[in-house]
Amino acid sequence: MTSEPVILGDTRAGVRTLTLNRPDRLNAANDALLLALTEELRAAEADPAVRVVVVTGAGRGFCAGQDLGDVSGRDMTFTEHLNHTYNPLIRTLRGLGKPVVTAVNGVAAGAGASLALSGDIRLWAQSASLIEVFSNIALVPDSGSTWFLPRLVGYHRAFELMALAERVNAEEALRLGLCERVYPDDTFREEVQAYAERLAARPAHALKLTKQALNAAMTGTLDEALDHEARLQQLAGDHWEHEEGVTAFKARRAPEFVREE
Ligand code: LHQ
Repeated sequence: MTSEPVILGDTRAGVRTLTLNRPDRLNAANDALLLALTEELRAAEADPAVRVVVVTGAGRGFCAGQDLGDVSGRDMTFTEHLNHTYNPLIRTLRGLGKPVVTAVNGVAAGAGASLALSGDIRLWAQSASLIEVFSNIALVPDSGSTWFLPRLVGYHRAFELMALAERVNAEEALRLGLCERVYPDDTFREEVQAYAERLAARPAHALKLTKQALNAAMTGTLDEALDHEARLQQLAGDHWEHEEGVTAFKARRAPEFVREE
């Protein structure tokens, strides 16, 4: 008997969609899922046909965090477990040279909330929600939540969300800046694909450098950011995408950034 893959992959129009596929458990994560997702992200990075990656969940949940019934990882300490599974995943995702969209179709809890927040673009379905659920089981937020959340909502709101483990709905998530867009449930997957295709038509090399600049600027000084921008601007300006953008502007036509290289 063959079991269902824990990650489903599908590429359409330059968009690689990776779907967490343990819907009976709201896509709670076991080691197999975390390692497979990390591998899939690395493969997407290497595949020239992929310009944008979407991470989403099958069924009614996005990801309920660590599968509390799964025994994988129990032979490791918590620290070893995080360093073996969750941390490489979040590092790979944030470091990817292509835009990553987290398409939050349903509840995102615990490490699943961290995953939801980790995308470059976060698109939510109307019925999606986020819970920093860790304190319910007397754990510390992990997988990047302590880094992402205070940068989005400030220290105090982040602490409150973590301490009380209150559920944030889509309307509040939009207000708090936890997502960029909210779409109706019944058209969510089509809207995500359409949005991702818009991103895929943008200049891939310039966006890769933009991600680098923004990620460095999140932890650096203004002086460092100015120096970094100046270095990266040279790389962008020397690329054919820049020439195409300027030529298209002058010719009053849309730029064509998708090209066989
Ligand atoms: C689940 C889970 C789940 C297993 C729902 N596991 N089955 C931790 C430890 C070690 C190292 C690394 O890092 C971490 C990080 C973490 O992520 S800690 C946080 C772990 N996650 C949680 O504590 C969340 C537990 N789940 C919930 O609080 C609720 O299920 C939420 C709020 C996510 C959703 O609530 P509902 O919409 O009411 O759904 P439900 O509770 O009825 O769940 C549906 C099914 O999914 C149910 O199974 P059943 O057989 O009864 O239908 C749940 O048992 C199962 N499920 N989360 N994490």
